[in-house]
Amino acid sequence: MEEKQKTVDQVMLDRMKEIKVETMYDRYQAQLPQCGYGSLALCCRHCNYGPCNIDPFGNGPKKGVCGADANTFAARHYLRMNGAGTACHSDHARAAAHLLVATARGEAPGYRIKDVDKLMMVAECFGVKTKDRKINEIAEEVGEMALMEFGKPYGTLLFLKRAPEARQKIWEKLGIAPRAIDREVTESLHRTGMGGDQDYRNLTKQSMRVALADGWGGCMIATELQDIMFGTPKPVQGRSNLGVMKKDHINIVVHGHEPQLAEAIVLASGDPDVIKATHATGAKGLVIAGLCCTANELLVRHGIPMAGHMTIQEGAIATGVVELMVVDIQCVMQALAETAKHFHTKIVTTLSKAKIDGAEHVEFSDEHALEAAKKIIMMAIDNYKNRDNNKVFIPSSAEPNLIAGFSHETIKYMLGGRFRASYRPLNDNIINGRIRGVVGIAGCTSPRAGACDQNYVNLVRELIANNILVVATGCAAGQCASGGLMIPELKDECGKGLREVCEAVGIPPVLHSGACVDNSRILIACSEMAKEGGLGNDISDLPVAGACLEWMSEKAIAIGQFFVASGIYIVFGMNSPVAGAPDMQRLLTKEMEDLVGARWDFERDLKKIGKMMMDHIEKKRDALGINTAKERKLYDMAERRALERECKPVPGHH
Ligand code: NFS
Ligand code: SF4
Repeated sequence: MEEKQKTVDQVMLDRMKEIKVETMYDRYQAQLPQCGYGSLALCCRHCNYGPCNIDPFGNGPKKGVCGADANTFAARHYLRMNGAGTACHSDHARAAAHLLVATARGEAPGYRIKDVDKLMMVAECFGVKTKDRKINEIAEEVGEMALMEFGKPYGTLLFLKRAPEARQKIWEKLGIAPRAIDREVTESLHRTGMGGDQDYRNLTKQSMRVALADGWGGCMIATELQDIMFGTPKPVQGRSNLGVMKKDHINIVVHGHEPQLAEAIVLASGDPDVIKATHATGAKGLVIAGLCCTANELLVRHGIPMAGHMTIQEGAIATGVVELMVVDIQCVMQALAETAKHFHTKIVTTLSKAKIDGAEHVEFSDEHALEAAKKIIMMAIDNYKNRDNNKVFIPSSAEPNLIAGFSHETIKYMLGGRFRASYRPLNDNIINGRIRGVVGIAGCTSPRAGACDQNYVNLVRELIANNILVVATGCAAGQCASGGLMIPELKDECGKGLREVCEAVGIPPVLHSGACVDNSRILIACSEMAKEGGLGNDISDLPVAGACLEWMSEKAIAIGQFFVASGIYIVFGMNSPVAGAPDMQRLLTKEMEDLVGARWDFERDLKKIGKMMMDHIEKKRDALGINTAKERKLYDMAERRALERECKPVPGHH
């Protein structure tokens, strides 16, 4: 019975304990108790007068050597997190822009322009002329314009104008409309140095600006340019969890974030030499499986199987069947090199900006991507003979037939039909109350949240039962995919209204929209809902909310902050990143609403978060006047009788 109720990940962790392979859960335990100053953001080491600490109980120092107080400590720390998160997504976006230019110039063999419609949309947005021009010329200029977004000396980001006008005005008024992406990141580092900006409110305005440079800059550039090159996601079948690996196949896991690596590996896996070499080993074939956001990118675009999300990356190796794990950057734990030593698995890094001691390195470039990809696959094939069959342990079969691939364009088509693609039907169903609202779940999984608790899965079940449509990205989406949620049959767990809509439109109630950068899709979906009409005129009017239950990465903070600064109420599970500074905490969780029409909440009890978001959604519905009195009122007996009289069929009319 035990085995059956355990999740696949839990079965694997138990196995790893048994065979004495260390995991992040062990290392997390070894770290406990974690530093109280650090946990509360009351530690500063921005200069060598420090490290300085502030005593949260007021018994010790209240200021650092320079006089900085708790709010400054926390606000600077918070701004550095936002800056770093923005840097991650945006440096990834820059790589996509370089690749687009190289592809357009014919200098990146293997890559091509796949979605011309999207290219035209972005060209229009960037003011690039399209009439009487070759696709490649347009693509080259779009790529170059995208590169300029990182360092242009004047003006604000071009994609900002995709937001509702009311939202743009708020950003302008507050002075938080982001300029060039690199400029916002650099300024964030500058202002948080010793003796720089020391007003927590002013620092936090920059947190909003740099985070907006992430959402409407880095993330959006990454999403749109990747769609141009690799295709805009459409509904696609896939499978997910460690069971996607096959015993009698050669297994390659692609881990990290930038899809250009994964796309090249997938392409090269079809090379005749590769196929020949695979068969020569006696293996039945080659499995390519994704991990973390690379997995999300591959799943939503091609239906390529997903091995899992963040917290099971070591577990993937412990299946004993992974010949090779190839990684690029972000969320790739150094521990993998150590885990691999217990098995025959090779770890291969590919970017000069991200190497791991103990891993092999095959440098990856736009110009020689296919060659590098082929070389890496051949390394895997060659390593198959070293597999030790005694160590093979694949905990289950994969979750079958999940449906992923819901870009905002797809959602629009599905709702409105190919020729009338529109958010009107969604807005109407929200207004008539069949759907109460929409929640986005995004971000990481964490050992802090308990070993393998299905927190996102549980949250989604609660939300859909209450007629809330869910959109998922990142590892939150990964957990839902592996947890068996992204299947059409899930509509049976929905409330009546949501179920009707899902059946009519043919969508599951949880829409997998991609990787973390693809949160930009949610920004656009919300903008279009606001512009469609009937639900106010700004994103902050919409009955929507977002949550990350198990945040880990600085990227998650930047995502949360760009959603809040765009007008969406966001709840993060576990601890606040500024908990030790009460004024700073109040700024994020209360006062921010006066500034941008939305705020943060932080909640340790993950079970409360669904209700918090639903209350918020009902509050927004009330404000919109779409919760009619009739629906909400409890009738007394007299009214009930009066109502019955009114509703009696008129004689003669049947
Ligand atoms: Ni997002 Fe993707 Fe996952 Fe968190 Fe890491 S993989 S970019 S940061 S852990 S969701
Ligand atoms: Fe201490 Fe101020 Fe230096 Fe931070 S910046 S380490 S608070 S002296």
